[in-house]
Amino acid sequence: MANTTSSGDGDTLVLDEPQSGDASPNAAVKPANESRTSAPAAKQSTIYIDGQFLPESEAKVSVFDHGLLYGDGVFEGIRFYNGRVFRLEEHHDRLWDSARSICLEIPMSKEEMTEALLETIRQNGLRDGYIRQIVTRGVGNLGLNPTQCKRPSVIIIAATIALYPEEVYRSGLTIITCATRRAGAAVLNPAVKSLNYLNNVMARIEANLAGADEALMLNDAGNVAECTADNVFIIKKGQIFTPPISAGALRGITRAVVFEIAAELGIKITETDITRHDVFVADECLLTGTAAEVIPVIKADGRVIGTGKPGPISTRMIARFREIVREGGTLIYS
Ligand code: PXG
Repeated sequence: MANTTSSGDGDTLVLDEPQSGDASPNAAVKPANESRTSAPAAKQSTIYIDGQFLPESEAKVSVFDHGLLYGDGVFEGIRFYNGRVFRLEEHHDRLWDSARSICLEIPMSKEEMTEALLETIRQNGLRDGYIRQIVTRGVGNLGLNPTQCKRPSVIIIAATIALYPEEVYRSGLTIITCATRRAGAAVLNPAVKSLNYLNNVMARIEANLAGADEALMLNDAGNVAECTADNVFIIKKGQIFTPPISAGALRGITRAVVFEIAAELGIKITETDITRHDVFVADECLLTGTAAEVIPVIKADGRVIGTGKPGPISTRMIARFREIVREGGTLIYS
């Protein structure tokens, strides 16, 4: 979903530039690595790695780390707004669940991880941004057996985040259905947020090749699972529908916020199997994710959704989401 590039303020997570649609040509989205090549003297960000805070040029993992060799590890992407980390406990619960599922013991407590994460943000002097938290299996040998890996590595990267241009939240995204299916639970359980994201990356490549902003991923049964890094919602006759976790949707933290907002607004929300047809004939469609937040979709596989403009429920959902992210959260600077 995102590239990182170094800027004068440290690393900036750059959301993919919308490929189509009405995105502003002045989008605040820079090509990846633009300033990494053009501004070598730019201030480096400080990265947490295994108990140390290091400048990014020194923050390195071994080529024998199984996170690199096999995608063996877990991660979370977390946002912070206005000096507060959004839904940190939920992200940590999911990180610990992912780790437990793959028999990876995170070598610190949730309290210690929280302190390391907050300190990483402080060391980078940020109030608004994005955290990438990674736990790798650690250094092993060239065999895939993880018993060789004695110590998992913990990495925390803090970055500023360049949103999709505001215009896109008003004009909406264009998506395609990709041929790459979301791996089923019997292959690679999509509930595990592992470092093995090739399934999603292949889908993302299909979106890029098709000139679309995102790819809709179906499960083995041909029902909608999710997009490459976002959950999917459709709205029909005033009600909201989203695929259940069993369809291959990640138990998204932003997804849960949409459920809360729907309850608050008195809008019925149902987890149910959704087909491409349901998306085509929906009145409105939304994607949710930590990086993209809550963003409308206005076209799927060439079919205009609803009026072709973000509808009233999407607009209310986005507005309320923006209030909620600033309301609570774990204080970074007390
Ligand atoms: N589905 C998948 C497969 C994801 O990886 C979501 C849905 C949305 O979940 P949250 O909890 O963020 O509402 C994700 C999110 C990024 C990025 O752009 C985010 C994710 C994966 C890869 C990149 O930071 N995860």
